[in-house]
Amino acid sequence: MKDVASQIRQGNRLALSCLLTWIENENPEGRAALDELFALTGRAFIIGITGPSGSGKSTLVNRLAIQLTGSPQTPQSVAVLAIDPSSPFSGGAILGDRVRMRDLMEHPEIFVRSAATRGALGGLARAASEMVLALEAGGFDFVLVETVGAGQSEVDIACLAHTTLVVEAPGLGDDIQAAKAGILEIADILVVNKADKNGADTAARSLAAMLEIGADAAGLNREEQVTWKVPVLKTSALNDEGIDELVAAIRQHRTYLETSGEWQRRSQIRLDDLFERLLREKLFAEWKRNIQNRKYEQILGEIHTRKISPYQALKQFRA
Ligand SMILES: Nc1nc2c(ncn2[C@@H]2O[C@H](COP(=O)(O)OP(=O)(O)OP(=O)(O)O)[C@@H](O)[C@H]2O)c(=O)[nH]1
Ligand SMILES: [Mg+2]
Repeated sequence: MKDVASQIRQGNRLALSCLLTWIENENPEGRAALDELFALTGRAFIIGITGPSGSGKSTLVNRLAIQLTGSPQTPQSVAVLAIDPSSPFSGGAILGDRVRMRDLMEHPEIFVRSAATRGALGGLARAASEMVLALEAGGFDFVLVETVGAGQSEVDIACLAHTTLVVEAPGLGDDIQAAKAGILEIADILVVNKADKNGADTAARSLAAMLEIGADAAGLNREEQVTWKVPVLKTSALNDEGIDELVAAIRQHRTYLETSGEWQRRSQIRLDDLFERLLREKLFAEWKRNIQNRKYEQILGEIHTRKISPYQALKQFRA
């Protein structure tokens, strides 16, 4: 496709899809296009949605996306990026999402895309970050990014989003799982979905109690807690309940971000993270190219056979 960047600038969705595929496949044309489009990024409100598998994230994202488009007279545009870290062979979850996401297709302001693992470890996190850049350049007002949380995903959503929703559900035993994985710490808004099911109130109460404990623990983000108290909201995505309240909380968080300077800080963290990833990849590739032929493999072999330790091996390389 010719001159993808300028077509994306004009709002061409096909060109955008093409760029997203390039990014996913690590095609160098993707970087060239992103390079051209970079100045257009930085305007979207990026919302991360994470939580344990099966808590209803995708169902909730569908509802949110529709709600965020607002009134038909002055519609806002919403991009949804569903990141699936599972192997391409399991495939089930994505297919499920696709089917449910069909009702989004009726909304021209909503654009849906999923991304799966490709390439090297860490590749998905970089690709996710780059795909968000592409969507921002596409001019969307909101970019919703769904990832599976609870330590199963290599994508650090809190690093990518302005506002992070952690979605739990009763009956998954997640409160304990969540506390273990430290997933509560990244929540700006905590959602107990499947509020239509038994145990939602208990789950909401115990999560609120855990947040209190977290808030009392010394150190982390103490300053931030003074001005933003993480709300615990109940939703039933299936029945379209609690979505208005959730959208209201999201808007409040945005106001908080903008008035506290956090908006800018978080926007910068994302770029710092992307740049560091790119730099690390580049330096490693260059360094590896420049070391004496086969020395790297040789040393790995010596580590494998316990001839030397990884620490001794490190001393053999200069920075
Ligand atoms: N009872 C009830 N079921 C729900 C609700 N929201 C989602 N579900 C159901 O829960 C199941 C999982 O929903 P998904 O939206 O795919 O959950 P997910 O968190 O995106 O799952 P993964 O992407 O696989 O991690 C589906 O069968 C949904 O229909 C809800 O509010 N109430
Ligand atoms: Mg999902």
